[in-house]
Amino acid sequence: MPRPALITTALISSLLVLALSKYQELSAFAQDLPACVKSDCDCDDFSNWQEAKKVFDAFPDDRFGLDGDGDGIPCENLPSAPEEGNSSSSKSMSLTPASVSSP
Ligand SMILES: [Ca+2]
Repeated sequence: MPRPALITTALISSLLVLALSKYQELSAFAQDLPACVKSDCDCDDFSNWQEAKKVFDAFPDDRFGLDGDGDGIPCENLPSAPEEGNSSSSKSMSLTPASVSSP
């Protein structure tokens, strides 16, 4: 039967490994992304749209709420944001009130 001290040591070392891998994951993010990802990013934190897109792609859950209208394009008001294409305008055209069924 193992001594409690051994169990504690094993537990601590496995926790350390977990913490270390999490830290490496985070520092990998930090290398390439703006500093605001460590706290909270707003569209105002980015100097251009590419930067916003990079953060948006890195966090698919959109934890910073960069894409408020949910069309998959973050921070449309930033410089060099993509123009709304033909596809998005035709999509909104097809969304007629008749297609929404209510009980
Ligand atoms: Ca959007």
